[in-house]
Amino acid sequence: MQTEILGDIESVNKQGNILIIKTKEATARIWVYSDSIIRVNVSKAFNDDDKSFAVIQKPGDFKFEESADEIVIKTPVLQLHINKSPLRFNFYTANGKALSEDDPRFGINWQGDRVINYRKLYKDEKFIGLGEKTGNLNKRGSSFVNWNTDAAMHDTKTDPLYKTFPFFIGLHSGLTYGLFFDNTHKSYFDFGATTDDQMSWFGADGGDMNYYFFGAQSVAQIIEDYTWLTGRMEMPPLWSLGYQQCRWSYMSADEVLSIAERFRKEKIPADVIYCDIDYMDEFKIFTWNKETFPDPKAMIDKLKAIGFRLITIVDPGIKIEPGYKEYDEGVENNYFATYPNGEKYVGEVWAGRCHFPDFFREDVREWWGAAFTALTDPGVEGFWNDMNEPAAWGQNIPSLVKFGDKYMPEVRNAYGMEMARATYEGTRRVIGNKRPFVLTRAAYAGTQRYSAVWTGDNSAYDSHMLMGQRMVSSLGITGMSLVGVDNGGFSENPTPELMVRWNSLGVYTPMFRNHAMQGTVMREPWQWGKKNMAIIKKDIEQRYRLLPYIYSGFYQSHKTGLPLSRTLAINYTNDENGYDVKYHNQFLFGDSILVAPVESTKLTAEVYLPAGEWYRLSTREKFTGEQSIIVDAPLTDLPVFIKAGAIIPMQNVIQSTNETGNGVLEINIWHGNEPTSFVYYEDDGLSYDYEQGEYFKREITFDPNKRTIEFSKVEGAFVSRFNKIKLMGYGFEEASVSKHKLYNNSNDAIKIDL
Ligand code: MIG
Repeated sequence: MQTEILGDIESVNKQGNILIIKTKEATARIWVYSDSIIRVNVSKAFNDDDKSFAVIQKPGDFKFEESADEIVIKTPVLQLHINKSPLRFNFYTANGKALSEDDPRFGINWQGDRVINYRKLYKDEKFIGLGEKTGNLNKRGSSFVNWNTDAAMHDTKTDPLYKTFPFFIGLHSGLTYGLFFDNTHKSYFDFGATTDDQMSWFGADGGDMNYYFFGAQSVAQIIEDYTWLTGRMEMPPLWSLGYQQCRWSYMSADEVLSIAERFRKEKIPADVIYCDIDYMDEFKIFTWNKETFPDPKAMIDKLKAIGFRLITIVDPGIKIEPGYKEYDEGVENNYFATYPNGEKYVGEVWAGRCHFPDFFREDVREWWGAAFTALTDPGVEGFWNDMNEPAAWGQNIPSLVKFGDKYMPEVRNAYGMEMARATYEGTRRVIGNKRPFVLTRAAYAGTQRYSAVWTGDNSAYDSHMLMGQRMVSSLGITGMSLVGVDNGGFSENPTPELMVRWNSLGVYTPMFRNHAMQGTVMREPWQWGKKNMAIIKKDIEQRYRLLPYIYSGFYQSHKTGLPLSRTLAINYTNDENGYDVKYHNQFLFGDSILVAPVESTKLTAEVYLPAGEWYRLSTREKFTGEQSIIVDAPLTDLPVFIKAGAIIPMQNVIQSTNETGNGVLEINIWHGNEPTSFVYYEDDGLSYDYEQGEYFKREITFDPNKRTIEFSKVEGAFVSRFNKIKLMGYGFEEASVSKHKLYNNSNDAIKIDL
C-alpha cells in the first residue's frame, strides 16, 4: 500500500480568493469564510466543481504573509500558520495561543485512497460533538466511525449509527475551537483512544482532506458559526412541538381514529398521530391499503376535526412491480441507482425487491416530491423518512452501486439527507403556504435545513433513555435542534416506571414522541394504569403549558443555530462537572430550565447545579449553584430547576395547538439579582408568512434593582393570540408580584413597576 506523508512545499500562489500551495504529494487550498472560519483542502485530485452537501456560504478574500519558514493568514480572531517544510497547518488565537496544530511528524498523510490528519493532543483536551453517537459527552479517549447504518437493536456502545455529523468542538487550556471535516466517504475520528494520548486523528476512506476550522472563543459562537456555514432550521410547525403518538403500526383507519379519540376522551393533550408502514398497499410508497385505509381523506378529516395531524412514513425503496406508478415512472426515466453497466440495483426491504431513487439528481428529487400528492391530497402534513441510510436486508449495498457518476462509498452518508431534502422541497411545493414537517433517520451535516431527526431504534432500558438524552444534546452541538428519541424505547417493553419517567423527560425533549416496535405492548398513556396515566397526563400538560417558551426557543435555533436542548458544555464550558459522567446527561432546555434525567429505578438523584442560583420547579426551593445536591426524584417529579432571573412565558393547558386557549400569556419571573431578558417570539405557527414580517417579537426585561418588568414595543405585523398578560413571580419577598394581575398585551412598550 502506498503510504505518503505531506512533504515540503514547492510553490505558493494566490488565485482569486484561494491560496494554492503545492507539494510533491498534493495541492493544498485555503479559503477564508469569515474572521472565525478558515477552510483547508488538501487534495490529490481536486474537483473544481467543489460541491458540498453541507456548506451554503461562499468564501471572502484575504491577505497572507510569507517568510522563509511559513505562510501566515491572520484575521481579527484567528491565525493560521502554515509551516513550509514540511507542509503543516497550525491554528492560533489572535494573540498567539495554540488552538490546534498538526502533528509535526505525520500531519496529513495517505495510505492508498485513505486520507488522515494526525493532530496534536493537548493534555487537558476534551472533545464534544459528532452528533448521534453512543458514549460520553466528552469523547476524549473514544473513537468513532461515520457510515450511515440501519442500526436496529443497537446498544449503548454500537457505532456507527444512522447519521454522519463530522463536526466536533475541541476544548483545552480554557480555549475553544471547532473542526468540520466535510467529506461524505466513510470517516473516522479518534480522540486519543488508541494513540497513547499522543495524537488525535480523523480521516476518511477517500476524497480530500477538506475541513473548516472554527476559531471563536465560545461554544455557542462556534455553533452559531457552524450553522451559519451549513444553514439553520426554519420555524417548525407549532403542532410538531406538541405531543406525538406513534406506533409500528396502527393497523387501520379505525384504529388510528380510536386512538386519537381516546386522547380527547381522557383529555390528554396531543397533536400528532402517525401511520407507520402498514398503511400502505404491500409497502408500496405513495399508496394506501384499500382495505384497512379505504378512505384516507375521510379519516384525516375526522382527525382534523378533533385537532390531530397525521404523519405518514415513506421509505426510499420502490417495489419492483410493473403497473405500480412510481416503479413505471422510475424505470422509464432512469431514476434509480444502477451498477456500472447500467443495470438497476435491486435490494430487498419491506416491499420485497426494490429499486432505489437517485436523490442526488434534481429531476429525481422533483419527481419524488411531486408524488407526495398521494399523501397531501387527502391531508397528510408530516412526512417521516425511514430506512434512508440507505437500508436493505443484508446491510451491505455493494460498492459498485452508482448514483449518477458517484459510487456508494463516496455518497452513502449523504443519501438520507438528500432524501429528506427531496421530501422537504417537494412537499413544500405541494402543500401550499404551509410548513411541512419532515423527520429523517439518516442525515449528514446540514440536514437541519430540511428536517427533524430522531435517534432510531433504541430499547426500553434506562441506559437508553439516558444515552438518548446525550444524543439529543450532542445533535444540538451539530446544528440539529428539532430532535427526538422513541420515548419508552422502540424495542422491548418498558416497565410502567420507565414509561412514566421517559415521558416526563420527553416534556423537555425538543420533539416529544412516543413510539414502539411491532409486537411490543401498547404504549399509549392509558395503558399504564390510572395512577400512571395521571402522571403522564400531567407531564404532557406541562409540555403544552411551556409551548410559548419552547417556540421562542426554536426561534433562537432558527436565528442563531443554538439548539433547544443544550449540554452544559455550551453555557458552562469551563466547569469540569458538566463533563463528569455523573452529570453529563444534564442539560438546559432553552435559556433557563435545567433538567437532570434520572433512571426510573432511582427515586433520589444527585444533581449538579452550575454557577448562579436555581429554584426547583416543583417546590420553588432555592439553591446556590456550583454544588451538587441530593434531591428527591419521585416518578411524579423529574428534577427540573429554574435559573434565578428566568423569564418563562407559558400558557394555559390546551388539548392541541389547534386551540387558541384562554388568550392569557403567563410571564413567570423567577427572582434573581441581576437584570435578565428574554426574546419572546410568536407567529401563526403554520405558514411561511413570518418570512414576510408576519410575526410578533419583543424583548421582556426584568430588572430587580429598578424593580421593573418591561416589554419592548412589538416588532412585526402579527397579532398575538394572547390578548392578556399575567405576571407570576417566584422567589420575590413581597407577595405583590404574584397577585396575578392581568395586563393588556398591546403592541406598545409596556412598563410594569413591581
Ligand atoms: O425495519 O417502519 O426506525 O421507527 O417503526 C424497520 C417500521 C423499519 C425502522 C424505524 C422504526 C419504524 C420501523 N422501521
